[in-house]
Amino acid sequence: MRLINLILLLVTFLLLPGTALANPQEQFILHQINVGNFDIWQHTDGRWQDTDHDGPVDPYGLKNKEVTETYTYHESQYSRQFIPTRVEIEYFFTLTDEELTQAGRSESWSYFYDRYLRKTPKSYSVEKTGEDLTQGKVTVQKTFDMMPKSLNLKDPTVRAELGMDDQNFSNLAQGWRWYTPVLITWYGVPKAEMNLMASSIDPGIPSDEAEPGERYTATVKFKYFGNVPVDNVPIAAYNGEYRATLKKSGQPITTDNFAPGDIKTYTFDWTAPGSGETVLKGVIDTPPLENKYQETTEEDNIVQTTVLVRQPPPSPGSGSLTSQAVSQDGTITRPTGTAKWTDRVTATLRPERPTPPRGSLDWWRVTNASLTYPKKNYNFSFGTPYGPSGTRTISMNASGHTANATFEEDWAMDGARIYSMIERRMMAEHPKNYTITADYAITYQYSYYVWRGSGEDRHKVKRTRTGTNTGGASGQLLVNGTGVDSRAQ
Ligand SMILES: [Ca+2]
Ligand SMILES: [Ca+2]
Repeated sequence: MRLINLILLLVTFLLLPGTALANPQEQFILHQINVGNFDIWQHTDGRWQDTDHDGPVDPYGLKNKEVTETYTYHESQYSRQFIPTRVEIEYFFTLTDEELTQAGRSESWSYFYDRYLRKTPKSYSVEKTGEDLTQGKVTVQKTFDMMPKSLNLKDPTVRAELGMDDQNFSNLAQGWRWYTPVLITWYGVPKAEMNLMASSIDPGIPSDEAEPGERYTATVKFKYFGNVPVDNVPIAAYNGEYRATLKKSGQPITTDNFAPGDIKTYTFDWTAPGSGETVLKGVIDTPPLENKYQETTEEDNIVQTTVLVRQPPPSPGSGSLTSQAVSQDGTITRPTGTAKWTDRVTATLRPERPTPPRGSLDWWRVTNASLTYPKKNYNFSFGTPYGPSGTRTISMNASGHTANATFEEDWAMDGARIYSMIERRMMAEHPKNYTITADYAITYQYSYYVWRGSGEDRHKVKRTRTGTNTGGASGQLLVNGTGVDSRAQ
């Protein structure tokens, strides 16, 4: 045993300088101790048991017994702090009491040594046969001869010490145990503590709401916590679906360098949509940008704010615009003037009957009409249902005195009460009215009489003329919830 210790010591000394040079930041992480044991049993009829269930029986005196085991690096407090770079295996080892405690054992070193290391089988050796450092796994093969007779499992004293029941072994002729302890030592490098953060965004509007179509200058701040400078960090700002031009001191910029502790300020110009709301975002080093640096967290790399656009007063309409919704699958008809998210909504326009400049109206019909309704916010999702941003316009089918169009209510689920994990607030709390508008053109024909001739010849002549009118109508659509529980975002 002394010779083996000496050889091990030499091998360790020979290895150390090389491995230390290979990775200068590498350091000891932790010791793990596996106190394995191997028991053998012989029945009174002379048969030996196959203790480890590998096929052949395990008799006393068998040489070169091989046992394979896998150990895992699982200590979570260490795995957060270190990345394993190396794992070493020892099978005769010496630890101080303190090191033994840190390895999770409660006994003293002398007790541990007497109890386990002095009870190893003959020719005991352990060899590392495989490792997967990214998974924190190491596989070893233990080799030993099943002798000498040191720990007798038939001895009542030994059995009492091991907590074995006498009754269980009465039909067994002999039983022996050896301990096969392994010290697993993990080395690694500390994980780099660094974090980039989008810390604040100010839309730059003078009041609570933005004016429709108005241009503003927003301010966004990015911070860096870390030990070493980072270069060419991707940064950007977005107005809804549009990437804005980020500027530093008036110059466009898409990446920047940060020193530890830096807080940097940027600006970008953005234009408010015609109605609804928009989401302004500042993004640093995370999708949709390139994720160049792995950080302690990526969850703080986007900062965003919702800007409401002042609602223009509804234009006084001539005629009516009503809406009727049915559920997506067509089975439920909603009360007139209401809709739920994913419903199909049919809007019907009924322009006012035109008043001809003179005479009487012969006929009139709608020739052209278009419908305008809220446009889904680019950032809308089931989990974070931002309000609409701007509007969409579609043409209507004109027929006689009416026109209609069908569209999907895809922009709101007000009343569904969604707690957004992104905004960390309740959204879509209450049902809400949205204005939909229609513009139309109508053609009409009218007739009137004029007097012609003079005296006896004076007579009425009918004149027929056509005219066109344009106008608009608006109506309210109350959104009160969602027609489905969830859907692909
Ligand atoms: Ca990152
Ligand atoms: Ca981060």
